[in-house]
This record gives sequence, structure tokens and C-alpha cells, in this order.
Amino acid sequence: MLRLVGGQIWCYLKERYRNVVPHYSCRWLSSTLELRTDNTKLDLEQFSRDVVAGKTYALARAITLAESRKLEHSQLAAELLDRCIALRGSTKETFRVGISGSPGVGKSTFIESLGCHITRDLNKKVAVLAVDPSSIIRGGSILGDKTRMNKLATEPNAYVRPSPSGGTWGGLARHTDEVITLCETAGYEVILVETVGVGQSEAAVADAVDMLILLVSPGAGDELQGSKKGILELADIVVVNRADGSTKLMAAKTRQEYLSAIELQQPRLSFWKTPVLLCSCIEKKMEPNAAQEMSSEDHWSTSSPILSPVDIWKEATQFHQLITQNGVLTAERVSKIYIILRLSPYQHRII
Ligand SMILES: Nc1nc2c(ncn2[C@@H]2O[C@H](COP(=O)(O)OP(=O)(O)OP(=O)(O)O)[C@@H](O)[C@H]2O)c(=O)[nH]1
Ligand SMILES: [Mg+2]
Repeated sequence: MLRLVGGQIWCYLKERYRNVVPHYSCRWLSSTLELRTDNTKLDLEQFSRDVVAGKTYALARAITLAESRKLEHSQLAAELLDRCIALRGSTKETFRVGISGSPGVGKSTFIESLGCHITRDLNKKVAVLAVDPSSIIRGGSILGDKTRMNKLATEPNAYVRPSPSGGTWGGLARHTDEVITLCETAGYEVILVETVGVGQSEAAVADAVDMLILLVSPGAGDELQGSKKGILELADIVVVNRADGSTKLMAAKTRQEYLSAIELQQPRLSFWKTPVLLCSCIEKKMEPNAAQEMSSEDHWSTSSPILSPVDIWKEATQFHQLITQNGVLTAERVSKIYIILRLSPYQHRII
């Protein structure tokens, strides 16, 4: 405890007096704090029990340890993870979902509606890991996504955590797999991972989750010509968001473009054809009159109604059932464990 508090004070002082305190004084202060906090040994036994009991402060601290770049923290985190897994035993069935898309497409708004529905209506525990791009210079989060899910963050059954990507290639935080597993041992049944879709980042996210939902904006059809084409092969559901107001027609056109592109590609799973759905996070449902109006104005198919994030969750649940029944979920989880082992700096601990 002392060590953590000491660390926080030190970070604050370092930032606050960066230009004032001479370097040697900073080093002296740092070593003093280290000395004072070194005497306190972390009680891993109690710590892991707190995480598994679902105590948020313990989970937050465990994630901080797992994300740390320091070797001793990584080793502690690995030991903690081992203990949590052993304590939890067989975890409840969990569902890991990645939500990706270009900046500003509406990912956080979508996740917030979804999260509120899952916690309030389905009475399940939801953890949201918002992977923020990190500042290259200071290493901190740029977006601070927590502030943009205010409603969800106050839900007792929800845990919202922005994770700096740590400058990792592709924008995925280095330890997302471990962080997801920690959340699961803490009793979270649905894990939603938001990532900023910059280039290939979705490919890295797709590796860490059971399902990838790709959000695109109306008019994003042009992106299919370029770098975004590859991601379509990884997406399990494509959602054309912002299908409301003046962008309704454009959204229907974009949906058609994505449908045509999907027709041309080999499905990733034989039993699932990636649907392309229209969605609005701010309008509940499209009125029937508006649908007719749209079909007379435009030749694009309007067979897909404009859905809410809650409707899209039903589709996601269907996908989850199918991958569970077909054994794909288990097979993919096993291969992901292999990836953790291969990439983890403390792989000997997990083995
Ligand atoms: N009209 C409309 N606006 C939306 C919709 N969904 C989100 N927005 C708005 O789009 C803006 C950006 O939404 P965010 O949810 O922060 O988008 P994001 O993809 O998480 O953005 P980054 O995290 O910066 O990549 C906000 O002002 C939202 O209110 C939608 O369905 N329709
Ligand atoms: Mg966001």
C-alpha cells in the first residue's frame, strides 16, 4: 500500500516540479520513497482474494501491475494472475468482444448503451477496456476514455478502465490478454475492448477477443479500396453507425457497399456470414414511414432496419452461442493462451 501511495506521490511531484527541482534532488527523493516503501511486502494471498471477490480497488491495482513496464511488477502480476486463476477455479462463461472503428465513429457511445443494457437488463457484470493511444513523449493516455462513459462508469456492475496502449504497434495495449483474464477472475462476464481503429490495430484486437464488431461511418465505403479492406475479413459484425438524421441515406448506401465487399471474400467461419447492420446510438428505432420514404428516395435496399446497440447485442449473442456450440470458442481461447505464453515477458511464471 505504502509503495503504491509513494509511487503516486512521486509521479505527481515529478510532473509538478519537472522544471524546478534539480535532477539530483529528484533522484534523492525517489530513493527515499523507495527505501520507505520497500519494507512493506505485498500480501499476494490477500490481494488475490480481493481481486476474485470482485473488489474494484484490488482489480484496478492488479491491472496497473500487469500494465507496468517494470520487470518486478510484471513478475508480481504474473504470480497474482496465477493465484487468481487458481482461486477462481472454473470461471463462468465469459464473452470477450472487441469494438473497433475510426476515431469519432461512435465506439464509446455504442459501448455505453450496450454496457448499460447488459448490466441493468441482463444483470451481468461488464468490464470495458478502452485502449487509448499513448503519447509517444510522456507515455500517458491521450483520450481518457473513462470520461466519455459517465453513465456506465457509475453502474455498480460495470468497470470502465482506459488503458494506455503503451506505444505498442497497432494500438493494442501490451497486456490486454492478461488484463482481460484478470477481469474475468474478478467475476466480469462480458469484456468489451474499445480500440481506436488506426490501420492494422483491429488485427491485434481480433486476436485478443472472441468477436470483433467493426463500426464504420456513413460514407466509409471509400475506405474499402485501401487499408481497411483487410479488416473486413476479421470483423464478425459490421455496423454502419450514425444511420440517423441527414446521414441515413448515406448509411444505407455504405451498408450496400460493405455487403458487396463481403460477398467477394471467403467467410472466416463456415457457419457465420458477417452481417452489415445499420445502427443509431441516438435514435431508438426507425419509424416505418421513414423507411418507406427512404426506399422511394433511394434504390439501396432498406431491408435492414435501423437498429439500436441493444438490437446488435442480440446478434452478438447469437454469434456467441454458435461459436460455443461449434467448439470454436474453446479452440480460439486455447490458441490465445499460447499467444500469451509466447509473448509474455514472464512466460515461465504462467507455465
Ligand atoms: N448522430 C449520431 N451521433 C453519434 C452516434 N454515435 C455517436 N455519436 C456522436 O459522435 C461523437 C463521437 O462519439 P464517440 O462515442 O466519442 O466516438 P469514438 O469512436 O469513441 O471516438 P474516439 O474514442 O475518439 O475514437 C459524439 O459526439 C457522439 O455523440 C450516432 O449513432 N448518431
Ligand atoms: Mg471512444
